Amino acid sequence: VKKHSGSQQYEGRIVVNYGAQCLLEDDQGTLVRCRSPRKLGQAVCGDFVYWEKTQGQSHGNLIELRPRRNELLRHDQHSGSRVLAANLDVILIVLAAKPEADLSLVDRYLVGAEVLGLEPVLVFNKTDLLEAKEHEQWKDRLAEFSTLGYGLIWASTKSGLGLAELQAKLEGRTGIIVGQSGVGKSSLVDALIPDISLRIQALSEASGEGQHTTTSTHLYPLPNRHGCVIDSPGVRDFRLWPMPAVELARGFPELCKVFGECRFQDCRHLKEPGCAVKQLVERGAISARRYSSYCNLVEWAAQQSPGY
Ligand SMILES: Nc1nc2c(ncn2[C@@H]2O[C@H](COP(=O)(O)OP(=O)(O)OP(=O)(O)O)[C@@H](O)[C@H]2O)c(=O)[nH]1
Ligand SMILES: [Mg+2]
Ligand SMILES: [Zn+2]
Repeated sequence: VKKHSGSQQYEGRIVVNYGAQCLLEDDQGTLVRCRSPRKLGQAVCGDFVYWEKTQGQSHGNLIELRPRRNELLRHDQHSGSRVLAANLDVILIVLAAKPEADLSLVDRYLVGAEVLGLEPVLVFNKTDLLEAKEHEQWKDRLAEFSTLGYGLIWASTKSGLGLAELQAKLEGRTGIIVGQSGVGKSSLVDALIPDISLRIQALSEASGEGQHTTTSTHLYPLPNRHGCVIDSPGVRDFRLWPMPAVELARGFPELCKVFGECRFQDCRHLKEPGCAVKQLVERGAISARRYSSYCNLVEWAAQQSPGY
């Protein structure tokens, strides 16, 4: 589709960014390799752009990055915050028994989702590897998330469990798949997109990049083209970007529920006297594990940005 008739500018969406170059997909599903002029700023996976053709159908130049609805940042101690993907609706947080799920990582993703206004969905993958007793144990451990109202899908790329539910979550939306390395993010994308091997081949031809452990963030349209899924590289540790305690607390709905009940209006729920949150933790009404995640995050943010 052209931006307006008579113009040579076309619409597209960034599939993967390589810095000075990127691949985008036009509305026909054709991959186009584009130069990404520095003056536009960095195009990221999920960006909507305008571009113009240079040589034939498959090469072009980016001419405009359209405003982002939201952006998911990844914070790195050395390079600071960097945008991983933009214009998202859903964040699929994948976990598994092997490598063993790190629930504080899940907490951090949930804060990120809340701040960005994304729907978070927990996806427990590799259920085919669980013995009945283990499955029960995981159900107990994850119950605290379901109780808080978060969606939880039990999945397996081997048995196909949960794939229809995942598909439904992505209908007409853009979802990003995140989680530790090896939990099966790329395998889930494979399972959702039957012709993916062809697409990966097209991508690696265009980029000269091998596959296996995912090294960059890629967008894949779903087969019916009503919705997209973004595969991202595994993380050992998803760091949030520093933010004030009140903002961090938004990612903990059980804490937000008692806002206004603490003695001090600006209570950060750490060591303040008369804190309603701490009372609930002591009574067991708020998960001590979740509360300690919150405290760690507040302390971490304060270290990064004194004043928070
Ligand atoms: N048994 C079982 N194995 C799975 C399942 N899903 C993925 N695997 C295996 O788990 C391993 C890692 O899968 P990937 O899809 O590459 O994991 P990833 O999360 O994309 O890993 P990174 O790209 O490194 O972040 C592979 O050997 C998969 O075959 C599943 O549902 N059941
Ligand atoms: Mg992967
Ligand atoms: Zn408090």
